[in-house]
Amino acid sequence: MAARKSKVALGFASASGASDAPGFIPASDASGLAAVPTASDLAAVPTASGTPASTLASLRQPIYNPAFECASRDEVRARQFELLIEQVAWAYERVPFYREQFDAIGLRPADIRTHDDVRKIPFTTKSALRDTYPYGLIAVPLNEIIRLHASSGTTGKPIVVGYTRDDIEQWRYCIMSVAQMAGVVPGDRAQMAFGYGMFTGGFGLHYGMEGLGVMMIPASAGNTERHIMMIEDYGTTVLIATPSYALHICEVGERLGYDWEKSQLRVGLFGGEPCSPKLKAEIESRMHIFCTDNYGLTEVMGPGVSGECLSARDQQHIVEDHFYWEVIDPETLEPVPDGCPGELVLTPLQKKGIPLLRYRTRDLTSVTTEPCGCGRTSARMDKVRRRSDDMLIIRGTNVYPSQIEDVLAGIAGASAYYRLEVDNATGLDRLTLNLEVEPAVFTDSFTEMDIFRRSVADKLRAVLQVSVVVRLVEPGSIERVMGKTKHVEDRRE
Ligand code: DLL
Repeated sequence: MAARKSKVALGFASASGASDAPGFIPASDASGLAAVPTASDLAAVPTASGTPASTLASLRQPIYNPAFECASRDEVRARQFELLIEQVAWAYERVPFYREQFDAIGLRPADIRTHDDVRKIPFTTKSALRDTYPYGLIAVPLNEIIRLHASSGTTGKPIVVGYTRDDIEQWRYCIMSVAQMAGVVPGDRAQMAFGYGMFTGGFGLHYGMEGLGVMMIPASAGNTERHIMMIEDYGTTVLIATPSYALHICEVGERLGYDWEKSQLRVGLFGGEPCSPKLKAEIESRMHIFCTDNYGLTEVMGPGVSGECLSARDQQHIVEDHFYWEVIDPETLEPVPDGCPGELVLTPLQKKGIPLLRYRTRDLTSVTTEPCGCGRTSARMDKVRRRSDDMLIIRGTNVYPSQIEDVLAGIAGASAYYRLEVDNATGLDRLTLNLEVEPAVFTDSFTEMDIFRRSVADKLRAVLQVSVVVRLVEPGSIERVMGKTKHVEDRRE
């Protein structure tokens, strides 16, 4: 039975009347869905994994911009197309990189007349941003850029993006939309555990949440014990973090004897890295919160591209008035049918500072346009668990870290913490898994540990078709990070 928290109701009445944010659907709305929940309804949502979808779906969520988020698919596609046409012209007229690309293939913005024509536009890849570092793709005079963010590339120069005043406003809108998908409502108290810096997570989410009328607690990354104190003292209801850092906060709290069930935390607004079902289940059952995922990337904006609603768990609604999405086969570059897996390609529709066209995210997902129980009609993408560029080729076999996570999820006693090492010191590729075991199964008995180790290795081999050297490590020994967890170290020469 899922655990229920009994939490103090937040200081606002019902979502239907308490906010002047556009788009709260009145409870009397006759669309056949249940009434908009009050704060105490939301507080009573069972939070542990395994919550029946019907329970969640019965709660009507406030929707930030129902005129668009609940429009018919035809209306959505038509509006997207209008915006796309403007964006193509903007990029062509303002950015030499795009003008040259179009001219080289004899393409004019006016040639894009239908959704199918969009495929004529060349893709943009990360190298376009790298090659024009730092300002080469900026489409406005530099004095109209009021903010810079950057993503820390593992090698070389970072990717730098600039935002106009209007881009920042649009970003706020996107965050407000995804926050409401996650059941965040005005009057919530949200604690930021992303750093405030060049990374888009901190500032991006901060301003959007403030725009929604949420009390922002800008704790920033790090100082985990202080986070726990603030959650308790300030009555934090929403935690914003990477899921791996959230689990770390949870563990530190447990070590300090903190009773998470008594906290007022209700929602985890997590993102920035893949969240495996196991990680999500751990956090939900141990922190007694409702984990939601939101997705985004620096190049196209930052967080705010898509967010998880309370109905379609493990899928995220794309903010479609801001992002034109396509899913392509990363090998053939042809579109895949609706609902089939492929690489997500995004075109920001309103961002004027850097108007990227058909940006190849490298993130693998699938997108469906089936109606959702939350009332939104916007397309939903599956959780991103893999990137086309994080595939490891081990002795000719393709291996994704997410496959390993899925195997570990089915092994009682295997924790969510692991690290993969790849080397070829002996001439052949060798994949080593350092796996932290749960305290409950960690013992001094060599024999017992070895039996467990071998069973993990056998299960991995059966699924991956490559042998994996498994090393069991003590609970707590794999480094905890405050930002994104790096699971793989590839030391091959
Ligand atoms: O991580 C933006 C962000 C910040 C999103 C905070 C959500 C919350 P980058 O640092 O540029 O931007 O990294 C983008 O991270 O292409 C994905 O591979 C991965 N990623 C981001 N969010 C998710 C997610 C931010 N929810 C890259 N699930 C993306 C899986 C994610 N992967």
